[in-house]
Amino acid sequence: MTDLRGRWDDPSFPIVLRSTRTSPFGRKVRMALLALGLQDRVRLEPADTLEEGATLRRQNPLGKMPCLLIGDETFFDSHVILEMLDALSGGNKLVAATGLARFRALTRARLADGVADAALLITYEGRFRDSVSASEKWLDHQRGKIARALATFENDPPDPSRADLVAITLASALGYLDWRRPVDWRTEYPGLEKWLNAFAAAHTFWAETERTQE
Ligand SMILES: N[C@@H](CCC(=O)N[C@@H](CS)C(=O)NCC(=O)O)C(=O)O
Repeated sequence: MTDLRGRWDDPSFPIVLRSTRTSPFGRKVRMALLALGLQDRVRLEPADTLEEGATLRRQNPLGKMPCLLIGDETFFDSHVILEMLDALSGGNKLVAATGLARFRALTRARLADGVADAALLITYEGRFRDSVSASEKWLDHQRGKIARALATFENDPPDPSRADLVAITLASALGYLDWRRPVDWRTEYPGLEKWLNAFAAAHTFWAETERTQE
């Protein structure tokens, strides 16, 4: 931890977040930075996931964003970055440091991330295939994941007043659904719509990280 803190505090190590302002996973990191007051140290640099030979693919061989660069070292994915930001803030801010509460929260955050993952796969199906060859079966398979996960959160939402890992991850996934609209979540899950309104009202970083095209 000491050398991480040391590098974070040392201006000779530039800190760069590779992400567009449209990525739901990048938005998790941008929200967490603001929630923890760490944003001033980090410069946002967009990344192009489709570009052959892009620096992103050297930084993360998977070619995915977000990545956090500290000097010449790269950290990914968004889970790892949020854990790192929590640790830098002394721990126990975004997620309980130990015990059952920690593993429950990590599991619920992965469930919320699964919503964004499935929505992204639906987007990519449209991007990488023409409309004739898109698989309805595959799209339904992904929509089923989104529906089951959202039903779980509708029944048991996180506290919207808390800027914790689960709430940030869920809000980010819902924001992405609003943009890409793979499902009509606002009609199906009115409790979650209220939840997102309450989250947005409680945290200025929600509006501050609103999606913008580069
Ligand atoms: N599990 C990763 C998911 C990251 C992810 O899928 N990012 C998308 C952009 S929102 C991406 O880079 N996609 C490019 C690709 O899959 O090739 C995380 O939590 O950071």
